[in-house]
Amino acid sequence: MSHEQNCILLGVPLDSGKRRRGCLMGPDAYRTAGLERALRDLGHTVVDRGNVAPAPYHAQEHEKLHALEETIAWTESLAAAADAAMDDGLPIFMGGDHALALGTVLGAMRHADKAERPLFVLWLDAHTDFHTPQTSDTGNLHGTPLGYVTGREGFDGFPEVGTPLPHDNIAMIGLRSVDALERAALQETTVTYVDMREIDESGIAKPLQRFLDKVAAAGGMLHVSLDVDFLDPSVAPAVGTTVPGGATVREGHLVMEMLHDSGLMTSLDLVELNPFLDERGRTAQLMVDLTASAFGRRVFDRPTRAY
Ligand code: 4U7
Ligand code: MN
Ligand code: MN
Ligand code: MN
Repeated sequence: MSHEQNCILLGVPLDSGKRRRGCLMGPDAYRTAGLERALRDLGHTVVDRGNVAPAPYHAQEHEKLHALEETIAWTESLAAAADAAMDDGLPIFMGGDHALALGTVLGAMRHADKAERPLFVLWLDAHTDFHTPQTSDTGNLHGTPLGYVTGREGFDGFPEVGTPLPHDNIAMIGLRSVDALERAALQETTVTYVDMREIDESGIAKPLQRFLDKVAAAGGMLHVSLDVDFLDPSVAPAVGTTVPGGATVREGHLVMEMLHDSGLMTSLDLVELNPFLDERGRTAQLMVDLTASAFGRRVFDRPTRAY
């Protein structure tokens, strides 16, 4: 087994990033699908630290924004949990919707800052999640984490970001649903964004490898955020925001296998799984299998030598 990891499972039953309920059941679906066992079978040490809870909060009604105070409360507790868990190993956040990344990326930023290493973020998603609370049409905060951590304006009441995550340190792969205001803002930045057309034409490996080489050259830490809707809904139906034309099962595995080979990943979000929408657990199982690939599961130990 190449590089054994100290995996720390943290359940995040956060369901406040959007109106449709169900992601709160995500952590238990991952447990039921055998995430801990799959990682242990690959030779890693695994501890399930149970579920994280939000800091205390007082819910208020807002015209547009959904569950603002609750999401801020989760951001505070998750940033602390992520920072602390990274002292002990590689945290895997079993979500929960993508609003959890407001906290997990912030925590990874704090940790990397103290370690004096740059943090990089790989965002595997149909969406760019680059909104601010003001640019969002839906008012759903699961569409905002990358806006927040890059220091966009308008996150009043959220923890201070401090030094924003540099645009150069972000790659988004799998894109096929980008709102006009996100696109306009993003095109002003140096964020690497790879849409499905580029993946169709050139494959998913090249842009990913380019990004991983950049992370390695910088001696960086790498936070990976895997949104279920990165995958095509025909293979991963258990998500509220289905967008047709997503990554195939093999494209998903290839990304995860390359992440394993790189040895660069230092934290991982598994987000947006809504078990209420699943079909006999197949999406939860696929997410577990993809995670296993990221931790070294492979068909053969070495490549074929000759044909
Ligand atoms: B996810 C959306 F309008 N952009 O802001 C929005 F299309 O975490 C979707 O990637 C956000 O699933 C999707 O509500 C958030 C919408
Ligand atoms: Mn830390
Ligand atoms: Mn997302
Ligand atoms: Mn998404």
